[in-house]
Amino acid sequence: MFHKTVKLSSPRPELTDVPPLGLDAVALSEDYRRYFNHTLGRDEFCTSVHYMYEALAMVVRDRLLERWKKTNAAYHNNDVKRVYYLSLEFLMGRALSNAMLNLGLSDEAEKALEGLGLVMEELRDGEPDAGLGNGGLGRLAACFLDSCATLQLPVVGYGLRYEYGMFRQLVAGGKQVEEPDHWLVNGNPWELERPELQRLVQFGGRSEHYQDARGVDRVRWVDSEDVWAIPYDVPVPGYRNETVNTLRLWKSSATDEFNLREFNAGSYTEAVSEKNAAENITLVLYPNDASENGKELRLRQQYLLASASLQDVVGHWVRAHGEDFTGFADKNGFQLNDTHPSVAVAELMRLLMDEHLLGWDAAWAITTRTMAYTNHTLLPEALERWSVDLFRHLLPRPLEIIEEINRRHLLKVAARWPGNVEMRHKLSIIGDGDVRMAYLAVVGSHSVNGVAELHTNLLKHGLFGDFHAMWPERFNNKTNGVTQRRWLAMCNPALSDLINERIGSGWVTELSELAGLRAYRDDKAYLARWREVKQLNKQRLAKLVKQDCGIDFPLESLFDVQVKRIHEYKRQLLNILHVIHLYDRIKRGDTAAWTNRCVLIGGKAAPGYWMAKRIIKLVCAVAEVVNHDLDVGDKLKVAFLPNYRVSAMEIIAPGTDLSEQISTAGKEASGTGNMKFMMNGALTIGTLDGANIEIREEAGEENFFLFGLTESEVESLRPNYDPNAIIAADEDLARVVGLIENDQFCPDREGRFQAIVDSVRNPHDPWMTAADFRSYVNAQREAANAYQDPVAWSRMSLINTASSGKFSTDRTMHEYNADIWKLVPTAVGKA
Ligand code: 26W
Repeated sequence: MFHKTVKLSSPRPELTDVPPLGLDAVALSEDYRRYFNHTLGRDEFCTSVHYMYEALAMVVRDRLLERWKKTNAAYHNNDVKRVYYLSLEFLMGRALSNAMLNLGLSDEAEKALEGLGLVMEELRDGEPDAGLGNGGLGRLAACFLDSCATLQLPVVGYGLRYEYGMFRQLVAGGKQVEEPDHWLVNGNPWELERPELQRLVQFGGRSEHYQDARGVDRVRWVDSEDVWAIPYDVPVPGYRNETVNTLRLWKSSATDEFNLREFNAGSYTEAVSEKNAAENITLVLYPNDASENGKELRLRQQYLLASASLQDVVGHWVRAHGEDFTGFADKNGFQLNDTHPSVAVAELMRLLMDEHLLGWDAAWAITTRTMAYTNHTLLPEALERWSVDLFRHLLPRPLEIIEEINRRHLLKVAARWPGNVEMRHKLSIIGDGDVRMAYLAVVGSHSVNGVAELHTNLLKHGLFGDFHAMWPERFNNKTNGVTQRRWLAMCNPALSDLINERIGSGWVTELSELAGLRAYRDDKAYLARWREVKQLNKQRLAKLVKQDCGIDFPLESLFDVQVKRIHEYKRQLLNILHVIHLYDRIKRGDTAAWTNRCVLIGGKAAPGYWMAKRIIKLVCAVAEVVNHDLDVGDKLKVAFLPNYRVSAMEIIAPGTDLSEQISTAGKEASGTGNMKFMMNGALTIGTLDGANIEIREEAGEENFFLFGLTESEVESLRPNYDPNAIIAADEDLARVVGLIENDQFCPDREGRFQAIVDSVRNPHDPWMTAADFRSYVNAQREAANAYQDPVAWSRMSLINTASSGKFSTDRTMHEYNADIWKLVPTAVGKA
């Protein structure tokens, strides 16, 4: 990749001085036809939704580009401080509707399409999800970007441009099958390749100590195999404010030098396959949620992201300020999305010392002043550790720096706890042959935050307790949120209109204004319309379920939904135990005052997570039996929705009555699906875990179905936990367990679900499913009874929406900015 430049005076406004593009239907329609006919070269016989979507995407993209340039100019001219959000995942979903909403041209575009005989709904479905993330952490990053653009904060996302995003999940024969998600095959109108900004990233080789011409001791990284990182920029529009921020995604690419040795030896094919190795780095997203697998390629991904992004930022600085780094920390900040990019701590040290000749203390001051770390999980199996051997082999120079960071860190530990050798072992960044990435992130940052109140407290007094003792001022909470633009305004237009009618649309940028809805909680006519909207959205959801599962969901039933990654701690199993209990009641004829219910479960299992896959099988097996039993009828329906993803949630959340947030207390850091459901008027049945606690606080306990042990009850019960005694003492639970054990749901496959039963019966069951069964069933009964009173239910539904103001990422970003980033919101002037 080679980019020649021409000798011309610069800047040259005559090249870029063009009149602004129209946002009206006429202008949109004209541009649409030009793209469809001239750029894409299609004719009147073309029926492919893809090209129709693409033409519209290009029309919208042009409008974004104008504002994008102006935003960059405004940031540049004001010499603003910027924050870089480093994340291995950005789960963006679809861009088209979001861009149209934020630009304020949805209605005009719809009009334009109508005039061309096209239907917006159909075009929308032509866009593949950008599934560059696993779940909560990746989607949170996407919501953060939306809010930062809307708040006009100069925040840049840095991530990887995976060729293959999160796998597509099929369900075949009642089990999960993974298919590759080649989301870029038809091109991507939302990215702008910037090959002129490529960066070189080193791997392997060794670190060499030498004296420079002035006799100063220095270090260089030599004999490395280098890889290009090429940036692709994705526009991130703010809500009707002319701001368009940037998400910069790196793609790896081979260098010519990469192949030189093999070419010289005459081995052409070996050379080409080496080239593949370089390009493989950003080929595929690791589909593991909450368990790390220590693969070398994953460490390569992490380092490529950290190194390319930091070089980009440091390079930008040097172009403007030369080698004077005094002001660097005042103008730049880095937020580490979990430990995945935390090798950035060592990489910034390396760039400052080896490439820009700063001394250790100056480099360390800059590093710790600019780095901030967000933790997203307490699960020990998710804590990243990289073997020192692998590190040395792949990243010899960064490892050397980490060793020195650790040496100096342990001196401080020794000073804080004199004579305490054990403490030094415990708090060492390197231990048991591993680099502990979370400790590197804590030591190298000035801010460490959790993502909900409970989670942050558990960090301070559990996982990072000793670090908290050393540096209490470093720790802070930032409760998660979601963007109401996508998760209410865009995905639920009917409810949005109903809300706007009474309180206006200010909530779109100030979610706390939803509180104004409370005034209508006893307005019977308004509540009736609230119910009508819910019915409409349930119809859309039922259509999706019919399409993807082939199951009919009667609209009068209670829609009870749990969608999220499949994990034991999230306890989809508890949900299905309750379903089996309901089935058992129906079979026993215990159906007085029954509430019909449709249970929907969806989510992906990590491909190597056997138990999660077994749980999917159980859900499918139970669904098969329940849905075909003539005694059941409409009383109970069960479906497993395949391929849960962002665009599916946009239909699911509006159509849900009851949101399942049933993790073992202390295990779900925050949750964000819980917030999307609440915003859309679902009631929550949940434990006191993560952000559920704050959701209940906001909604009021009478508008939340609470059950289960608290975090401290879980921990005190643990040593004496006796699930078999609990099962024996609870007839309902005993019957449920018995049905599974007796192969009721797998008559053709004896013992298929024995491992699941064993896990529930195990006194060491970390998730303590049996302990919460009784209170869960009781809370479910309460919910079912409450649903029988439509007025009371819709009143609670309205109160939930009205109370969701806290859970906007606008609020979350405001807090990050006030406490950690200190950026100045910068408006982009209208042309
Ligand atoms: C290294 C493998 C790996 C991959 C992903 C380990 C850990 C993760 C993430 C921590 C998983 C994740 O997405 N965590 C979720 O983050 C959300 C946003 O803060 C929270 O709302 C969820 O509770 C948390 O599980």
